[in-house]
Amino acid sequence: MTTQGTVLSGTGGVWRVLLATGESVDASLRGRLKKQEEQGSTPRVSLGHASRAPETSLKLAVGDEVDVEPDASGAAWSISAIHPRRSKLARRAPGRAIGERVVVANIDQVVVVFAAANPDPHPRMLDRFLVIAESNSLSARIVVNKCDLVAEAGARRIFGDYEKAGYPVHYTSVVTGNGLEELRETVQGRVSALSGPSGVGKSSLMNALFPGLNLRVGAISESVNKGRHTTVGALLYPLPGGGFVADTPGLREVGLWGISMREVAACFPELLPYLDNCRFADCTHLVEPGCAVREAVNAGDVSKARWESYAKLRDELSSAPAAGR
Ligand SMILES: Nc1nc2c(ncn2[C@@H]2O[C@H](COP(=O)(O)OP(=O)(O)O)[C@@H](O)[C@H]2O)c(=O)[nH]1
Ligand SMILES: [Mg+2]
Ligand SMILES: [Zn+2]
Repeated sequence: MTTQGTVLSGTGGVWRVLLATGESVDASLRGRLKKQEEQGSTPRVSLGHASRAPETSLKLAVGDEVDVEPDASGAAWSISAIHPRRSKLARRAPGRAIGERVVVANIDQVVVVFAAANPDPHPRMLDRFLVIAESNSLSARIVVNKCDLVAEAGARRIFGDYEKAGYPVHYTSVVTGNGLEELRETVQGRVSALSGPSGVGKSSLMNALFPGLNLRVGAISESVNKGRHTTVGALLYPLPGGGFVADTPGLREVGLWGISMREVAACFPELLPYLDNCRFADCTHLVEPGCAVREAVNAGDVSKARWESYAKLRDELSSAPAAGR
C-alpha cells in the first residue's frame, strides 16, 4: 500500500517522512531511485501520468513529496517515487548547471531574519540571502526581530531600502509580541525556508508564533548537523495548523556559483526598471558612461548601499571559477 509523505530530514541514507496520516516513519530510498541518485543522473520522475515536468534532478531533498511503502512486515519503509518539485532552494556547483544540491524542495518563500540589535544587522549579508532567493526564483520576506531593543524608527531607517525595493519587512519582538500576528499569517499554511544569522531569534520567533513547536532557543543552529555522517543541511518542521518551516543552517555559505554576471543585477529587484536603459547593452553598471543604474543611484532613486552590494557580489563572481559572461 502506497502512502504519500513529506521528507522532514535525512541522516546517513535514512529519511524521516511525515505521512499524510500525521505519523512519521524512517524510510530508505528504493533501490532503483538510489542507483539514480548515486549516479547523479537526472531521470524524469515518473508518476504514471504523462508528465510535462522538466527533467528533475532526482537527488532527494528535505521538503520533497514522496510515495512510501511499507515492506511485508510493515516495519521497514521505502521511498518508491519522488514527486516533481514546485520549487527549490539549491546551491549550484562551480561551473556547471548540473550537480547542484537542493537544500530544500517545494518551498513557497524565504524568510530572512535579522535582529534590530544584538547582533547588529548586517545588510550586506542580508543582500546575499536575498540574491540566493531571487536566483532560485523564490519570493523573500524580511523579519527585523528584537525591535524592543531599539527605537523602531531607527530599525525602519536601516531596512527602508528593502521596503523600497519591494520586499515585505516585518518589525517584530518576541518580548513585546509586536508584529507577531501579521508574521504568523504569512507563514501559516505555507512552506518557508527560515534563514538568518544565529542569535537573531529565529527559534524564539517560531515558538512564539506556534506554541508547541518547541525549538531550542539559544542553541547554535549551525551545529545541528555536525557529527552526523551526511551533509543534509535542512530540517523541516511541520507547523500546527498546516505548513512547514525549514531551518536551513549554512545557507549563508551557499556560494553564488552559477549565477551569471548579468543575472546578478536582476537579483536586485529595484534595479530591474533601469537595466535596459543603459547606453551599452553589456553595461556592468559599475563604471560606464550613460549607465541608467548609476544615474538612478546618484539621483537617490536607488539605494547606494544596495548598489554597492551589487558591485561587491559581482566582484566576487568575477573571481569565481564559474566566471565569464
Ligand atoms: N530582546 C529580545 N531578545 C530576543 C528576542 N527574540 C529572541 N531573543 C533572545 O535572543 C537569543 C537567541 O534566540 P534564538 O531564538 O535562539 O535565536 P536563533 O539562533 O536565531 O534561533 C535568546 O537569548 C532569545 O531569548 C526579541 O524579540 N527580543
Ligand atoms: Mg535557533
Ligand atoms: Zn548600466
